[in-house]
Amino acid sequence: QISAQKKYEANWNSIDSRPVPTWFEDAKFGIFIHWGLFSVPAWGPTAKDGVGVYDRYAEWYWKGISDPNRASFKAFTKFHDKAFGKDYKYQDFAKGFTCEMFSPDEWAKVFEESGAKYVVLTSKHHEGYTLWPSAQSWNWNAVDLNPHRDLAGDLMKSVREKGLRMGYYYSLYEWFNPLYHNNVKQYVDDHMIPQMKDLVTRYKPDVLWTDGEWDHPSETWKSTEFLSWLYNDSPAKNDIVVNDRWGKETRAKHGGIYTTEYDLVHDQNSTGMEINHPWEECRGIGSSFGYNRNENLEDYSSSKELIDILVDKVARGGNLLLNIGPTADGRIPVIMQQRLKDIGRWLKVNGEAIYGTRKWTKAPKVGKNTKIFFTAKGKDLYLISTEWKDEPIAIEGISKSSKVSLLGFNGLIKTGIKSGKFLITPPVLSPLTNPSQYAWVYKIENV
Ligand code: FUL
Repeated sequence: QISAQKKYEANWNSIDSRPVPTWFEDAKFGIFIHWGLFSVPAWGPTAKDGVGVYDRYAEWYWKGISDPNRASFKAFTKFHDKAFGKDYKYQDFAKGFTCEMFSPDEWAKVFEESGAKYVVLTSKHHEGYTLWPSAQSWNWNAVDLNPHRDLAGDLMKSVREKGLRMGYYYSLYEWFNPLYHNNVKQYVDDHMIPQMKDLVTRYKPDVLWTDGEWDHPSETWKSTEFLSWLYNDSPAKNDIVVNDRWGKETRAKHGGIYTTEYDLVHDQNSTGMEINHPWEECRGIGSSFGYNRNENLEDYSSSKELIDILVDKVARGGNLLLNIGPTADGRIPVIMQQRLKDIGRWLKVNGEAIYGTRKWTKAPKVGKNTKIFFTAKGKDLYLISTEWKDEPIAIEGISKSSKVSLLGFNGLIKTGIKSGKFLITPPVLSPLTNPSQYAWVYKIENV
């Protein structure tokens, strides 16, 4: 709980002293949604076009067709000219953002069944178009233009009805806003800050996930001033979680949770954060955030791969914010629904080892080829094996005999101590008694 008395000042020392609300670390799994005008062309280069991991983002389409000299962007222009013609402007895509199939209740049901505990929707990506009727968007929004609907507000209602938390992504910078380029101070004062305050006041989000911070230091963005308002005076102050994207110097240093993106860790050479600070990995099910029609099945992670990623992040003390890219007519692609459903089925049996846990501080180091992971909750430990093993599993760091069960399985599990290590003997499973397809969890009680 955040103390009601404490007043936060507009400097990083004070802002960083606010604890991240515990709901976030308990939640572990969230759904990221990238939806906007980029969902209309819905195209980006993929691995087969030979571009790197961070150049496969379909939500970068507008930038891509505007900067044909950048080598990694060439494919965007080539596609655009062929599919829509040289003279077709990005603004014209607004007509195509129809959302006629959008059912926020159906989406919320998909999220609930995935086992996710929170949702983060792009309220405004780098293109500047807002998914809510923002006065600062000068009609460049989903209510004044197609689909003439408050997408951000409508989804928020349905998500909260399901008991999930709702948050928004918000891009500080805007690629093609003239004010941003001519007078960044005025952009921040008259456009960005009032716009963020409107978003927070209107919807009282549980997460404000900023991005696009890298052009300027946090001083230019007035980030600490904004955050002191957010933490002291805003209607979202009790539960709000923010990230570390508040200025070119802030990642993995300042703000709230630290963020990785397709395992990119800023200022660190490892994959996955080993630090003792709440953090979150974001990535798509494919290799783009915005829906990318250019992707094929081989570009998508399997359910098995996604569950392995979730387990790995949680064992390292992180959350997974898994992205989906809905279509311009408002559907969640069926393959994405299928992946989410599989994760949800796994969590139904094994969620006890994920939700509300923390990393086990005494866990043997998690190496690259490890198939065994640990999480901890109170006095109990969870051993998560992402590969079924018939051989006994030996654990260092547990010296007394403890009660062990396999989640979702009723039989007894044989244990013992051998040369100072705790041994678990996997049971013989039949197709009828096997509780999982992807990863198996032993609960080790009262360690
Ligand atoms: C990045 C953005 O540039 C991507 O488009 C995406 O929104 C990702 C989550 O953050 O920095």
